[in-house]
Amino acid sequence: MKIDECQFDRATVRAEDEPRSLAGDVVFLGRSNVGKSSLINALLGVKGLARTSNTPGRTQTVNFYKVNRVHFFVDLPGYGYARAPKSIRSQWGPMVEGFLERRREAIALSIVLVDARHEPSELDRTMLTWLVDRDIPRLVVGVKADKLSGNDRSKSERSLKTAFETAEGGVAPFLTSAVTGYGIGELWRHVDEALRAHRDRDL
Ligand SMILES: Nc1nc2c(ncn2[C@@H]2O[C@H](COP(=O)(O)OP(=O)(O)O)[C@@H](O)[C@H]2O)c(=O)[nH]1
Ligand SMILES: [Mg+2]
Repeated sequence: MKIDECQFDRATVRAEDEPRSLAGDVVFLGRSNVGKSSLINALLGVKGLARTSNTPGRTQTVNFYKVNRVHFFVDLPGYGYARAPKSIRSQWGPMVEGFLERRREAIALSIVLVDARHEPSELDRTMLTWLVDRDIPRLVVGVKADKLSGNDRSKSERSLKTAFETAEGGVAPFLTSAVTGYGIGELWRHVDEALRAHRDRDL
């Protein structure tokens, strides 16, 4: 997709404040600080559009970016930040699960980010299970690939493939870097394909 226009649309906490879906949405999931906002910026080619942070556990809103007037790229609150206040941690599950329930039909693709340097966590697997159970199209990417050597990249990709092969039932996981742009072209191909499939389904 050629990006003609993208802008921050809104940040929501309550379901009733969410925008109505126009065409397919692309949603970003992963633990706090994994690199969701950075990946959105890298995909859209706009530095600083989605706010990135060194302080994990800050984004507790659902952030909507409007792309080419019809698509929403949605930055969801991150999980697994142990030091976040308990009130925030207990909100996360219902908030994200509720979002996925409500928007199941609107989601063309959900992208689950896992740090390429680490083994996927229990929460990453739970996330995948939620998506599989709701039959939401999904893709796992190993992010921050720039932090690995070529050899470790291959290893990481293999272990992600093993970890998610049964749960995923679709495209095999691959690596990306928001810093170098590694894998961003491949990710765009999958996003485009998912948006096309979503549109065809609605015809
Ligand atoms: N080296 C490297 N750092 C990254 C990459 N993506 C994100 N980061 C850094 O990781 C931290 C968290 O990123 P952010 O996008 O805010 O994560 P979020 O909490 O998932 O939205 C920031 O310091 C980013 O600069 C990447 O691809 N490579
Ligand atoms: Mg963020």
